[in-house]
Amino acid sequence: MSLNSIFSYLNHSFITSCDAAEPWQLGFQDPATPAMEGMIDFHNYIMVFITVIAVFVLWMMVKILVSFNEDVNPTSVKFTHSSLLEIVWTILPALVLMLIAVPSFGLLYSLDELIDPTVTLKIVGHQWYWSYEYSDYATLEGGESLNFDSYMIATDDLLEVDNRVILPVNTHIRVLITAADVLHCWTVPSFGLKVDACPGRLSQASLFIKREGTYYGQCSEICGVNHGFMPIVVKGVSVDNFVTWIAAKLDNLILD
Ligand SMILES: [Cu+2]
Repeated sequence: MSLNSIFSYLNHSFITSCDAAEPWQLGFQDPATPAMEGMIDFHNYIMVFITVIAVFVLWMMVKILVSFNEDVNPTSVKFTHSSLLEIVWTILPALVLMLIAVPSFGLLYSLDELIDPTVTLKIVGHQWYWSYEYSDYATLEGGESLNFDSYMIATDDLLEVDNRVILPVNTHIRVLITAADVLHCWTVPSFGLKVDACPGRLSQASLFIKREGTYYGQCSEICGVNHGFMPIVVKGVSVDNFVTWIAAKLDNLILD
C-alpha cells in the first residue's frame, strides 16, 4: 500500500463521506466534479512529499542534538565546504519542486478550461442572499431570463435555502459570478469551486457535475453581519429532470 493510497483512504473512507460540511470534519467532502477529484489527488500526492520532508527534517534535528554536543564531541571537525553535500542539497529540493510544479500546472490550467458549455448559470451575491439567473432560458425572445433569489431557511445546520439551484449532471456548465454590493464568494466544496463575487466584475468558472445529489456550500468572503446566513444549495439532477424543471419554471413565469 503506497503512501498515496493511504492518504486517499483517510480522505475518502475514514474521515468523511458527504456533500455538506459536518461537525469536526477533517478531510475533504466527496468530490462531485473532475476538478475536485484532481484537487484531492494532487493534495494526496503533495502529502507524500510533505510527510517525507517533515520526518527527514525532524530526524536530522534529533540526530544533531544527540550526536553533536560538547559531551559527545568535545572537539569539532573544522571543515567549511563539502562539494558533494552542496550539490545534493541544491539538486534534491529543485527536483522535488519540479515534481510538484508539473502536475500542479496541469491541474491549474485544466481548471481554467471551459469546454463548449451547454448551460450558463449567472450567480449574483447580495447582502445577504444569492440570486441566480439561467441566462439561456427566457419566457419570450429577448424577454427577461429565468431568475430567482435564494434565501436561507432556518435549520439546525444553517445550510438550507428556499430556492435551490437545479443543474444537470454530465453536462458542461458555465458559471458566471458577480456581486451587487460587496465582495462575496460562491463556494461549494464538493465541486472544488470557490470563486470570489466582485461588484463590477464578472468571473467565470466551469462546472461538470458527475453524479446526482444535493450539494451544500456557503459564502466564503466576510461580507457583513449576515455573512454566515447565505448558504448555497445545488441539486444535481438528470438532464431530463432539468429540462422538465426549466419548462415548469418558465410556465410559472408566464402565468405570473
Ligand atoms: Cu456573502
